[in-house]
Amino acid sequence: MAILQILEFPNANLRKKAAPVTVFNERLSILIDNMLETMYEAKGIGLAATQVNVHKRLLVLDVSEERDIPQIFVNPTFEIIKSDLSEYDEGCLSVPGFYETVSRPEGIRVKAQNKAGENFELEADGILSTCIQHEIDHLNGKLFVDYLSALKRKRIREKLEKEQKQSA
Ligand code: GNR
Ligand code: NI
Repeated sequence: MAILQILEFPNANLRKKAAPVTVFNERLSILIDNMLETMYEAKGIGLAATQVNVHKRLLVLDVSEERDIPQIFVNPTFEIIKSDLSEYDEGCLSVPGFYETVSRPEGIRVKAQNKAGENFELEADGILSTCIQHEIDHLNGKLFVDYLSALKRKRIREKLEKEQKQSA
């Protein structure tokens, strides 16, 4: 397995719209394993392929306490089934060090495929719903900072650009 490099805001590749996965093969399976390893190593609860510069509609997550229940969603879509907004303090591995409150619809029904290409559906609320919506946003080129004010987003961008220059 391998740890993949995670793109950081404001990298332009984070704005790409991911394309559907059409081939379910060993290469996809290896990518999924590497994304899971990368997510666990970074102590994230989710990771979208976009964040590792692979522009395919694929995400992994693990919202379990013990960090032992990986979930994989290929070509995920969702519909809102409870539109009341729920607030979470969101963070993002592509926006390291920043946490801000974001409101999203509370309940969703998700349709996706597994790594063999088989369809499945589930209903989600709470942190699972928030995380899936956050990850699907990534696949559409959207980041949680887009829900914040332009001023907050600019402050975050400038701080991260400075850090990125120093570590380069
Ligand atoms: O690790 C993560 N934590 C988190 C917390 C609240 C809402 C969403 C998330 S997802 C994030 C990992 C990440 O950046 N996924 O894209
Ligand atoms: Ni994220």
